[in-house]
Amino acid sequence: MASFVRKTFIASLAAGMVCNAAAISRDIAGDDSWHRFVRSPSSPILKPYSILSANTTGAVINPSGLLDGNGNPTVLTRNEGDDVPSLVVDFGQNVVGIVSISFAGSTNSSEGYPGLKLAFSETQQYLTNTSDFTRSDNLPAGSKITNGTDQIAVANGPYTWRDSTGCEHGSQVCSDGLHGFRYMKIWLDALESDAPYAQPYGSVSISNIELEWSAYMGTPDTFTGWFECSDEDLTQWWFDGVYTTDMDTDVFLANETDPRNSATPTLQGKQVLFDGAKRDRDPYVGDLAVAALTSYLSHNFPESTRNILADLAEHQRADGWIPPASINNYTLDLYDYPMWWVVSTADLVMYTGDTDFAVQYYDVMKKTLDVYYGQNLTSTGGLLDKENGYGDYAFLPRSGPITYYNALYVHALKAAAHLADILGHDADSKTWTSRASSVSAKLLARNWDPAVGAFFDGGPCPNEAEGTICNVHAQDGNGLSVLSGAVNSTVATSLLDYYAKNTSRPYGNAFYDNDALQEGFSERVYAFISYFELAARFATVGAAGSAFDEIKRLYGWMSTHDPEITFWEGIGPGGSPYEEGFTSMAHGWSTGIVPLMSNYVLGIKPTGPGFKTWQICPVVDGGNLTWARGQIGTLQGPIKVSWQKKSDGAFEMQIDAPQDTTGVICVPTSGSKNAQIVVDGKKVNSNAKASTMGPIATSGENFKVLNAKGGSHTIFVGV
Ligand SMILES: *[C@@H]1O[C@H](CO)[C@@H](O)[C@H](O)[C@H]1NC(C)=O
Ligand SMILES: *[C@@H]1O[C@H](CO)[C@@H](O)[C@H](O)[C@H]1NC(C)=O
Ligand SMILES: *[C@@H]1O[C@H](CO)[C@@H](O)[C@H](O)[C@H]1NC(C)=O
Ligand SMILES: *[C@@H]1O[C@H](CO)[C@@H](O)[C@H](O)[C@H]1NC(C)=O
Ligand SMILES: *[C@@H]1O[C@H](CO)[C@@H](O)[C@H](O)[C@H]1NC(C)=O
Ligand SMILES: *[C@@H]1O[C@H](CO)[C@@H](O)[C@H](O)[C@H]1NC(C)=O
Ligand SMILES: *[C@@H]1O[C@H](CO)[C@@H](O)[C@H](O)[C@H]1NC(C)=O
Ligand SMILES: *[C@@H]1O[C@H](CO)[C@@H](O)[C@H](O)[C@H]1NC(C)=O
Ligand SMILES: *[C@@H]1O[C@H](CO)[C@@H](O)[C@H](O)[C@H]1NC(C)=O
Ligand SMILES: CC(=O)N[C@H]1CO[C@H](CO)[C@@H](O)[C@@H]1O
Repeated sequence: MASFVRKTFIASLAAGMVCNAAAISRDIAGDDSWHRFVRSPSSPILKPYSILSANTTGAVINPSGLLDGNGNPTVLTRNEGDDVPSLVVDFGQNVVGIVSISFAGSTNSSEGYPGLKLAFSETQQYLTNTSDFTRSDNLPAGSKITNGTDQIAVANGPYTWRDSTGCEHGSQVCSDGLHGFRYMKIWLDALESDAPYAQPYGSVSISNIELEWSAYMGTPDTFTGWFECSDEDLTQWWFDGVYTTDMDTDVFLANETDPRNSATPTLQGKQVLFDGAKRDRDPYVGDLAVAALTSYLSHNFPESTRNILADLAEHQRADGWIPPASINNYTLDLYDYPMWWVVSTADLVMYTGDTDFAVQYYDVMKKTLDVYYGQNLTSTGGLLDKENGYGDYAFLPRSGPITYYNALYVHALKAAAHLADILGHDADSKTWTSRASSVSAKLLARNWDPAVGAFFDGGPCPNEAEGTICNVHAQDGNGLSVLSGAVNSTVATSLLDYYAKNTSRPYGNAFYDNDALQEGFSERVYAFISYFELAARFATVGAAGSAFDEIKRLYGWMSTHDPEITFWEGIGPGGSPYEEGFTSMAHGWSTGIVPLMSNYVLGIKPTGPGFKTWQICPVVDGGNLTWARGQIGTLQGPIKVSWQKKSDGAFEMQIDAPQDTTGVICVPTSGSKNAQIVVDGKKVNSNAKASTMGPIATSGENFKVLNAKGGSHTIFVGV
């Protein structure tokens, strides 16, 4: 981390030097213009936003009564032979929590109370007579309590019903409980099996509908970091990413999480970061590689991540493997997720300064890297080699010395080596660093495809012999090979060019370039794995333009398609939700826009635990941005950056970092050798050669790199 700084050092800045105040036209202190982009509800009790549709054949009176909750009730009436009265409530955006319905009363028309049925959906496309997802439908056959709808037997007196998990009578009149949804369909009907308690006829008066927000309330006062730039779409998507992750940040409760044997006493009642709001609602460690960054960069709320990392570490298997999540009682066989545990643990330390955590679980990390993966390395001459049987983030049908697993191993080894340095484990740091370069070299030697200039996926095609290499190239391994520094910038440029040309879709870059592994793969996009490719683009000289272009397609698509605002688990052919109604449309792993803007466009990254040391290396070229500003919250206080391009081509940047910290500032020179640089009113040696930072150094711009201390600094680059 420090090596490139020493080589390119050209000037030091002293803390507290007098600023050239006249040069600062955009004051970043105390600015709240970003508040208007925040998506969080302002109160934990939400009301419907609109009535999307109502059956007005006479059976539904005053549907808009539901919107204010104070006026006349909404009345649904159905007599024998009548059509089913129904209406659809729209909460205006994806939400998560427990619905309550207040009834003014009901009238029986036969023996028993009139029944209501409810179906929930995140999208209109999958809004039908059954919910797009219910926990109950995913329980083992014998323990199901509903078949995709929530039932109510509406009693005669005024009262409020709450959508708790369970049944009103034994195994009859059951409701599923918590839902993640935008739309709710309500209709007067009853299951035959709910007789006599609920009947399909009668009249029901609804006086109010509310949602008790269940997740993190990300109101403006909770933000320790924020981002704003001259492109309002990018700004809005940053806040949309935060909202998506907020929806997934919640307390782990057995009756609200993935029903597939995920309920665990060691997480019960604790804050966690779920993978999705609707489903699976289980905290997966791979997802944290992106979602936790969003959480640190917005609200600096590490508790939800730390609880998961600790719990999974406590469940490490004897051979060093770490479970990906509590699902199946901690036995779901994923091959890559223990490496994401290592990466996410390093991120926790770097972003939040929690070195105690790293001390406590250092042996867990070492055992995973050295025993679980270490044993795997020996078989095929020094590369990780997965057999079928283990899955990964997308359960891909691939085996052999796959590029992704090896590039990720390099990434994890380097993150671990940095932690080992910090904690004084010098021998481990050396071992892991040298293993990372050996794996990198072997990966290039075995899996590089010179015909296209990118890495092969690395395994055989389906039904082909072990040891053969299928003619298919994947986003995961290619992106991570760059981000991990496994390849140099020439190789990086080549593979990123191939990938941009070959996989571009209107809704992002596909995660495979063809369908040789499985039908449809070349049309599927994961914002999750795209994040690492996008970060690789920002980190490679000349590739930032292709990052902005990809971001516009990927986030532009999701933000303009139902349910809008929240980011999806996966995108399939034609830009559809990739697993139809089952797809989670609010998945924290798809919020890479947040770290991309904060870490690359503002350019702020930790280089030591808790930002005690930092770098500020903004990517200012390649897109259409004329200014960007924002901050990241740290233990020592906020680090603020504001930069802007002047109409005459000059560039200005103001930086504010806590006094007791140090870092490096990359001054963007756009490749110009004669750029006039003025720092805190003093001219910087303009004859010094502009340094070009390699891919590992987090930014692909042309920079002069300055050592700096905390305090306020202004930087001016003239033409
Ligand atoms: C009302 O419900 C009936 C029966 O389900 C259906 O045929 C009719 O199209 C609905 N009308 C509206 C306006 O939704
Ligand atoms: C409606 O049916 C319920 C359930 O059978 C019963 O308890 C209630 O007394 C009935 N109400 C009237 C007004 O008959
Ligand atoms: C949905 O329910 C309504 C009313 O019961 C019925 O008319 C319609 O056929 C149902 N649609 C589907 C797709 O089951
Ligand atoms: C769900 O539907 C199936 C098939 O119609 C039925 O056998 C089962 O009893 C239903 N289960 C519940 C909990 O309603
Ligand atoms: C789940 O159980 C908790 C108590 O452990 C309760 O507070 C919560 O309301 C329940 N959630 C649902 C959806 O029933
Ligand atoms: C989960 O696994 C542990 C350890 O193998 C075992 O003790 C426990 O009974 C299991 N729990 C369930 C719910 O299967
Ligand atoms: C590597 O580990 C995976 C998962 O444990 C296993 O399936 C595979 O057989 C191992 N490969 C070798 C070559 O040991
Ligand atoms: C980059 O790496 C490739 C592959 O190992 C090598 O052929 C090339 O010489 C390297 N280029 C530079 C500039 O180091
Ligand atoms: C930048 O602006 C140009 C001209 O308006 C436009 O064609 C291009 O798509 C924009 N690029 C991005 C990444 O927004
Ligand atoms: C869209 C496109 O260019 N697809 C090609 C990408 O590269 C692979 C491998 O060379 C081809 O199979 C695809 O046709």
